[in-house]
Formats: sequence, C-alpha cells, structure tokens
Amino acid sequence: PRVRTPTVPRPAFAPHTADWTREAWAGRKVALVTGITGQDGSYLADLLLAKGYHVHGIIRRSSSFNTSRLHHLFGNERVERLALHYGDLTDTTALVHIISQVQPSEVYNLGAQSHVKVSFEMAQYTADVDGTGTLRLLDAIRTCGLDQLAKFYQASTSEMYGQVQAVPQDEDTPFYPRSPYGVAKLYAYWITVNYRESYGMFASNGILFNHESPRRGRTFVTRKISRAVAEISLGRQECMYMGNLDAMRDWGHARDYVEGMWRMLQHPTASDFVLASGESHSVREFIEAAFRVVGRSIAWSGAGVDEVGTDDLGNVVVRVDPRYFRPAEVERLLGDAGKARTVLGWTPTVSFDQLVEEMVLADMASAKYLVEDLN
Ligand code: NDP
Ligand code: GDR
Repeated sequence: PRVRTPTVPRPAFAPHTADWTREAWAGRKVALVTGITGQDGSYLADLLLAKGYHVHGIIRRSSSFNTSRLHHLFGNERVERLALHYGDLTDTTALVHIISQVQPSEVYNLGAQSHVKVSFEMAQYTADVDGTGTLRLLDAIRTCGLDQLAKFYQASTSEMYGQVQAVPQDEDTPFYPRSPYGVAKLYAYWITVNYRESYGMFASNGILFNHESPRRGRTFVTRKISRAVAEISLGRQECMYMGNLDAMRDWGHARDYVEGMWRMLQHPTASDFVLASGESHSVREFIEAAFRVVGRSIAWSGAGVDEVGTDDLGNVVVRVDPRYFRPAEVERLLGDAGKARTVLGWTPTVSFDQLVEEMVLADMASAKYLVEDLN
C-alpha cells in the first residue's frame, strides 16, 4: 500500500482567522482518523469516502502489512481521496505535524490498544495510548489553532460501565470500569468532556457497546467463535477453547455504529451518546447461534471449568480454558440508545442472528478459499 502525502489543497486562509466559522470549516469535509487500520476505522473510511470526504488516516509502522482492512479501497477511484500518514498516539510531534498538514474539519479518535484482556498485561501502555493519547490528540488540535473549528469524536466504550450500576445503561449511568482498558478509556472520556467545557471545543463521546463484523480482530470473542465454527464445520479443527461463557454483551454490527459516529459530528452541538442494540446475549448463546448457521445444535453439560459443548454428531466442540478468564470481569452489558435514536435518528439495522450469520458465512468463505488454495 502506498503512503501518500495529502492531496487536499490547503485552505485559502489560516484557520484561526475570522474568515472561518465552524460551519464553513465543516464544509471542507476533510477527516482525520486514528486507528484507520482497525475494524471501525476501515468501515468509517468506507462511509466517509462514499460521502465525498478526503480521508487521512494515521497508521503505525509495522514490520508486516497492517493495512489489510483497507485493501479493498486500493484500485478504487475513491483511493485518490485517501491518504495514510505514519504516526502514533504516543508521539505528540507526529500528531501535531499531521494535523498541521491535514487541517481536518473532523477528527475521529479510534486508535487504541483495544483488547481488554491484553490491557491487564500491558496496563501502562494501554493507559498511555488510550488515555494520554487522547489528551495528546486534543492538545495537538489546539496547538494547530483548530480548537474552534475541527470537530472531535472520541471512541468511548461500554467497558466504562464495568460493574454495572443500573440496567440498561445510558448516558446517565455511573461508570465503574473493571480493567486497565476501561480505566484508561474513562480518562479519555472525561478529558474529552473537559476540553469541550473548558475550551468550547466540539468534542463528542460515542459510548459504544460491542460491535462486530467479518473485519473484527480474531482474538475478540465473536470472531474467535465464527472462525472456529467455520474450521470445525470443514473438519479442520476439533474443538474451541473458551473463557467465561456466561458473560453477556450487547452486540451490534460495526457498519451501523460508524454511521452513528458520523451522525454525532453532524449534530449542531457536541454531546455524548450511547450506541447499542438494546439486546444482550451470552457468549454461550453466540456459540449456539454460530453453530446453527452450519446446521448443528449444541448441548451443554458439566459446569464451570468442566463445562463442555457437544454437537449433534456427538463431538465435544467447546471446552472451557481458564487461560481466557480475566482478573476482573464485566458480566453483563445492555445499552439504551434512546438518546441517539431521538436526537440523531440513529437505529441499528442488523439483528443478532443476522450478525452471527454474516460472520460465520464470511469465515466459511475464506476458510474454503484457503482449502482450495492448499489443494
Ligand atoms: P481495533 O483493535 O480493530 O483497531 C484499533 C486501531 O488502533 C488499529 O488501527 C490500531 O493499529 C490502532 N492503534 C493501536 N495502537 C495505536 C497507537 N499507539 N497509536 C495509533 N494507533 C494505534 O479496534 P476497533 O476498530 O474495534 O475499535 C475502534 C475504537 O473503538 C477503539 O478505540 C476501541 O477501543 C473503541 N471501541 C470499540 C468497540 C468495539 O466493540 N469494537 C466498542 C467501544 C469502543 P494497528 O492496526 O497497527 O494495530
Ligand atoms: P470485550 O470483548 O472485552 O467486551 O471488549 P471480547 O470479545 O474480548 O470479550 C467479550 C466477552 O467474552 C468473554 N470471553 C472471551 N473473550 C475473548 N476475547 N476470548 C475468549 O476466548 C473468551 N471467552 C469468553 C470475555 O471474558 C468477555 O466477557 C470489546 C473490545 O472491542 C473493546 O475495545 C470495547 O471497548 C468493548 O468490546 C465494548
């Protein structure tokens, strides 16, 4: 993939002059996305390019390709409006340099060490990227004189509710994070609110509940399950090893959720919004639904670490492995997206069963392709 310098013409006026109002600046339609190589970043890039934006993404230097989720854009005429810049949320100088070059009208901060279990092993790094990284980005916008012009989206998370204080959770539910990731994201949430209140920045938090897709990272539970079901149904894997089967999550489709992010920045005033499906399912239910897609049903027996799932052919296809347990768990999440529905007109369009089916079928298709490749 090419990493290119920006193609967007510089604005005719310095941004801090009175010639630019926030509305006029928004008309530039130039977006800067951190985390563009991730699941959400790639769907957001699709959405913004389709809406005519110039999209600038920050990518990390890696010894191997980390742009596979953007590959479908290369060779597409829209790629002319996509530019990638090397940078990192730990590198203030790079952030200032990129923002001063790009002069964005919208900044989406999706970059993060986003794995909850990993955050227990890399707590300090997670705090630096997910917490302080958000502060660095907000300060870089101010340093470049764009604080009254650029709109800012922060990828906040339902993990901030952690040990939930009310069911369902909405914008007024108190937070009680249960992981270094959740704690770091809580800092990012509040520094976003603080910069909005202190400096009048247009800065909004999207408090997003879990959202998934065929582009989901392979170590998150839904994708781990959809891949394993595909492999098991093709006879290439016998069993999947899972952590807490009782955990309940409010799962939606990532494509719907990036639409919600965009809507938050089009609203006349900055605010904080929950995006959620309004349904909660256990990990066990996700596994059952995934096996249904390939025509198998699962019977459960045993309990705790000895619980197993057996398919209708009599094969043990699910076992519990305590290695995947977390030092502290978020047991049950269920979101209320009433505010986003009323204020932004946002509603999720993909049901739980449709999501599971899309993910399993996509993994079946790529697994079959690999089999054919090997033959
Ligand atoms: P992913 O893990 O798929 O993507 C994370 C992105 O952040 C990747 O592009 C990654 O780059 C980048 N990144 C990691 N570390 C750094 C760093 N130090 N500097 C700059 N970029 C970095 O996450 P999702 O797409 O699923 O989530 C997007 C955001 O939304 C994250 O902030 C996540 O915490 C948050 N969120 C996600 C939810 C979900 O259910 N998906 C729910 C609520 C919030 P690389 O590809 O090089 O690793
Ligand atoms: P989560 O997502 O922690 O909610 O964070 P994940 O898919 O990792 O876990 C969901 C639940 O499933 C349980 N679980 C397992 N999880 C994983 N990864 N692997 C397993 O084998 C397994 N077995 C059971 C977990 O214990 C947990 O309860 C995601 C991330 O995208 C965050 O960045 C985001 O902020 C939140 O969603 C909302």
